[in-house]
Amino acid sequence: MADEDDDLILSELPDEELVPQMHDDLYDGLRDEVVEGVEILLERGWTPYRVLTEALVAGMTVVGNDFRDGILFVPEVLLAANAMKAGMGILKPLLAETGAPRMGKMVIGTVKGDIHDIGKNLVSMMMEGAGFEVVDLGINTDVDRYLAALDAEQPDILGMSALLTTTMPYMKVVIDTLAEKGIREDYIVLVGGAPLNEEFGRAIGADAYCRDAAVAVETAKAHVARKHNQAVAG
Ligand code: B1M
Repeated sequence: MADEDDDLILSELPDEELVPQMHDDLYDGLRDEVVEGVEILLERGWTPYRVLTEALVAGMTVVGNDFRDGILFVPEVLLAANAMKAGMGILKPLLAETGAPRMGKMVIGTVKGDIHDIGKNLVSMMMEGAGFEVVDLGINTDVDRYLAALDAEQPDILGMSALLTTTMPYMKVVIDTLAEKGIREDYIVLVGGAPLNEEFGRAIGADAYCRDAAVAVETAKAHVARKHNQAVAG
């Protein structure tokens, strides 16, 4: 496999072979190859969004499944995640380059105790691409850091991400704190992450659960439009 791969010239592969090859390269944590694949697909006229979803996110799904099944372990997944981030780094400015008018502002962070950031970064990129201003608080975000950012940035939306069943309850801690301080209704609270679902979103008092980055963008647009309409009517 490795010997065969050594002889591969990515730019000579047609799309239908290049994309599965990129999934393999992502799986193997081959950062340079993933970056090269992204550049080739862009040169061939693929939209940044298509490269993101079909070449990177689809590849990461395979990694996730094998991590779940005990076939891959943390060091390998970290390498894959780094390769994915490198590919996303090329796409980020392109996705943001839509020239769309500012739709609103979002503060987002992965909750306390949780260091998964690929999904959050994707959401941030897609939101920026859709014309939102995004303030990314990073990982392991505690309630004080969320509150300070809300105060300083005055966003329309608070976004929270959690990938662990042990960290997702922290979202409720943040929402309850907003309610205690009487500022819950000042923000649209959107939550996401693989272990969440709609029922959980409702139970913790979020405005919406977002299954993926595209849903996050659509949900954010709909809620911001509703908020602006209410402000005009009121
Ligand atoms: Co972790 N990990 N991990 N991991 N990891 C999962 C989540 C896990 C499901 C793997 C498994 O067992 N199958 C499992 C959780 C099990 C559970 O809680 N029930 C798990 C575990 C157990 C762990 C550790 C505890 C492992 C260990 O140390 N023993 C540890 C935890 C560390 C910690 O956080 N304290 C750990 C560590 C790691 C790595 C560091 C190795 C690495 C993270 C690297 C990084 O993020 N920089 C890692 C990875 C990569 C994964 C998997 C394989 C992939 C996650 C990912 O990036 N998915 C993951 C398995 C899986 O999810 N299948 C797993 C791709 C990403 C695009 O999807 O994040 O779901 P996702 O984001 C989506 C949507 O969910 C949504 O939109 C995104 C884009 O479409 N979304 C939002 C997400 N956030 C949103 C916020 C929003 C809106 C939408 O706000 C508005």
